[in-house]
Amino acid sequence: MSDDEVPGVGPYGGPAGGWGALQAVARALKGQMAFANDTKALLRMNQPHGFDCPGCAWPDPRHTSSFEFCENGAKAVSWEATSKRVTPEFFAEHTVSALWGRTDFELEGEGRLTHPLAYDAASDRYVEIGWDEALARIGAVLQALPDPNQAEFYTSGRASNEAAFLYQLLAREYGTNNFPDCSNMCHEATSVGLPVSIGVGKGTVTLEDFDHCDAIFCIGHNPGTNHPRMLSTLREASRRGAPIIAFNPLKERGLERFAAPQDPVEMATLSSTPIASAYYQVKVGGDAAMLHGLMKALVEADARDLAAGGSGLLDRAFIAEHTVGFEALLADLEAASWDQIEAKSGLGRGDLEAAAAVYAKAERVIICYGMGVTQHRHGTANVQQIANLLLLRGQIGKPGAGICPLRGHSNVQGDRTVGITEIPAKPFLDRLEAAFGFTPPAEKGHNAVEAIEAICEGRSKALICLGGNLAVAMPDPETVFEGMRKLDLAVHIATKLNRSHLLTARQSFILPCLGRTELDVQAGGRQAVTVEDSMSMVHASRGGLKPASEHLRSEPAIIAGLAKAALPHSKVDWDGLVADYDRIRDKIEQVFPDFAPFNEKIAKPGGFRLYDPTTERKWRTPSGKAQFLVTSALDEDPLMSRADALALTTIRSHDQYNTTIYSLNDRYRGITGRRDVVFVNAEDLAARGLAHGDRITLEALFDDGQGEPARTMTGLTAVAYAIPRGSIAAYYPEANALAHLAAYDPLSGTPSYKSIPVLLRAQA
Ligand SMILES: Nc1nc2c(c(=O)[nH]1)N[C@H]1C(S)=C(S)[C@@H](COP(=O)(O)OP(=O)(O)OC[C@H]3O[C@@H](n4cnc5c(=O)[nH]c(N)nc54)[C@H](O)[C@@H]3O)O[C@H]1N2
Ligand SMILES: Nc1nc2c(c(=O)[nH]1)N[C@H]1C(S)=C(S)[C@@H](COP(=O)(O)OP(=O)(O)OC[C@H]3O[C@@H](n4cnc5c(=O)[nH]c(N)nc54)[C@H](O)[C@@H]3O)O[C@H]1N2
Ligand SMILES: [Mo]
Repeated sequence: MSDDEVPGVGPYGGPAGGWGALQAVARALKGQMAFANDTKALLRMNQPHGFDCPGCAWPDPRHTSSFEFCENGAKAVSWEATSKRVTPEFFAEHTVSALWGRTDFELEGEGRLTHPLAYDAASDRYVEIGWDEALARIGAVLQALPDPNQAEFYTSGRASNEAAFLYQLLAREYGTNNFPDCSNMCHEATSVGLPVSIGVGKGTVTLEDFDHCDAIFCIGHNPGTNHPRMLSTLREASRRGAPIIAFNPLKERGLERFAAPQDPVEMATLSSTPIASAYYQVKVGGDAAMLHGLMKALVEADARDLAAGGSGLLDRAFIAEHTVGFEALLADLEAASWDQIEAKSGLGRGDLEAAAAVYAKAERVIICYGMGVTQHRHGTANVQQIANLLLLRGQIGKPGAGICPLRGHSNVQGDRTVGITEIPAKPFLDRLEAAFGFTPPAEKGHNAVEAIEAICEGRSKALICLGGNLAVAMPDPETVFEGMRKLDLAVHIATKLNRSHLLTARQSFILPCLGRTELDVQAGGRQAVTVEDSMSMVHASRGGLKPASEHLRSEPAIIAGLAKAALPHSKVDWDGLVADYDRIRDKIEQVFPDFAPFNEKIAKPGGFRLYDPTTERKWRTPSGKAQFLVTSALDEDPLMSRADALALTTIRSHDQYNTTIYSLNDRYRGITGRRDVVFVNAEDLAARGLAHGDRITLEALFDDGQGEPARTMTGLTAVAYAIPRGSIAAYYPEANALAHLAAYDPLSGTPSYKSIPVLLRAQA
């Protein structure tokens, strides 16, 4: 079939950005907002005294200057500032069972939650409940649990530093370190992998470094959709001639070319700026092999250079002074054969040598990466291989160079910084005790996978969610759904209705909260919160819109309410803290001295950067040096080597924010009005007697030795696409039906969402 004959599938010829982006914004605003609201809201986004964009975590220098256009930022704002409401009347009209039949897109599309709600099993409906009664009932269940470790405290990364700090305080005073977190599904491989490599679990670059770098490598991230403001940065780098090298199984338009909506010439002439100077379509799950190839090529070229009397391509002085493990890395690279590297990465030796030559030639290099690197069984090892590559030429701890993980939610990094972690460090616990006068628990708590396992096995009885849509975000929804329905207590602090809320427990509550765009007034007056972006910049965010309903409370106020209800003898002055968030920040700085003087520093437009020891080439690792770390794990999953298996990766469309679906379109990939597609190499289809547009079924492979029933997804349409043979892609979250809860990176607990072994066949 040609594209014309497959409904909703066609080529997209334009650049990223451009007029298409402006039209998309106009549509998003029209669908969601009253006009007066939208312009006001958009103009306050990322302004010195405005709110932080609730979209991505890419920094914005323009917190100090003018508005920067971003299509997906506009969608995120309009989705939150929508004029649609989901009221108690709505819930009176629809049973939970009836709502369950709706799509996730339809559920959130109903608009903002307006009242606290409690589930009434007799009528199978959510009904309005007063705040005091809701909090008292939740507190009673929590007080009655025989062991605090039977409660799980989930955080989604939109929560502010202030909300997250109070939340960990509540859970720890209650007595548990069970902090499943969206970061566990996202950049945990970074948080776990980088401290061992370089002594910090975050990125080491600032936005300014992009102005000084000589080359940028982009591995497994899709900036045109997920970090759109990054396109301006990449565009500037491209314009001044810095090579940009992309490694991605899919040709993502935002990495190919971009028309900046702020550039009158590009807009008027329909021209655009090329982004990637070279684009390598690595196989899904082939990054460890690809990185081995780059390093092997570099080391070989170094040897040739030395033999020819040159001074070599590696930074030997840096390696000698600052690192350990170099010899072991060389041995590891020696052991990996080119045949192996080519077969696993899907890239030719010549291509890898060419990319390595660009890397070697550049004085200062930044490597960026996203979920394409982390969401694998060897996600942590992948991240550490990126660090190895940088360390070989001393590319960490100098201006214009470093590692740049593209973080997920707008404050996921900040939430971790202020204590959302299941593995708390001793010095942190000591300072928490000194600041509040109770002894926090020290034993390891649950991450996301462990929390779900505990819930499914009935070991955990209560789940509190600070935002998010945990059940839909996790692998294997059927298992997760069944587990969550067995809970004694489910509490969701949320802005919009989603499927997780419909998994009702013995007692279920929805507590509606203010969004980041909205005015937050407490006893002490108007409040600001703070967030930390991907580059460790912390700054204030002040909402200005009228709240969606007078019954909403701020996240800090709700958490304080829960704490007072669950902990009648609390040592914390919850009301005092919530009356004036400056007081929360004073406590944050007491527990995390890097913030001091917190309130003073955020008064400055643009905020401040948290200390990063790598900028001074200080390495907080076990050896006190940066560590080269080897991995033998070139193979993502042994099942992948079955001749008929394909590696399925799950990706975000251009019109979604995680489990929130804004529309069924994915403009840059040429998909309109549908999400039930699978991107497949035409030869892989032909090899199965299939063609573009055919209806197909995917069957997941998983070997747990128990011969379980296969997980399948059917009713899908094959789209012939430029993707390497052996790799296929489908949309998240739908494709989670194929992911297995036990398939994750053992080091970080990150599910291998981006390499699920599957079989593909015609639909019966
Ligand atoms: N508009 C919008 N913005 C967002 C989000 C959103 O959903 N919508 N989500 C936020 C969150 S929480 C996160 S974590 C980030 C996610 O941001 P990204 O990391 O960009 O997200 P993904 O779409 O999951 O996939 C990234 C890219 O990895 C590629 N890829 C897939 N498998 C592989 C592989 O095996 N190797 C390599 N090298 N590449 C691979 C895919 O083709 C895709 O281009 O964005 C944040 N920002
Ligand atoms: N197959 C597959 N699965 C994945 C991924 C993948 O790439 N592939 N990516 C993973 C990643 S990176 C992540 S981060 C997770 C995302 O997992 P989550 O963070 O749990 O999911 P979201 O979809 O971001 O949560 C959306 C909900 O958050 C609530 N919300 C929105 N704004 C606010 C707010 O300001 N306050 C509060 N309290 N609630 C709010 C709304 O009710 C909305 O319905 O999914 C993971 N799952
Ligand atoms: Mo994420």
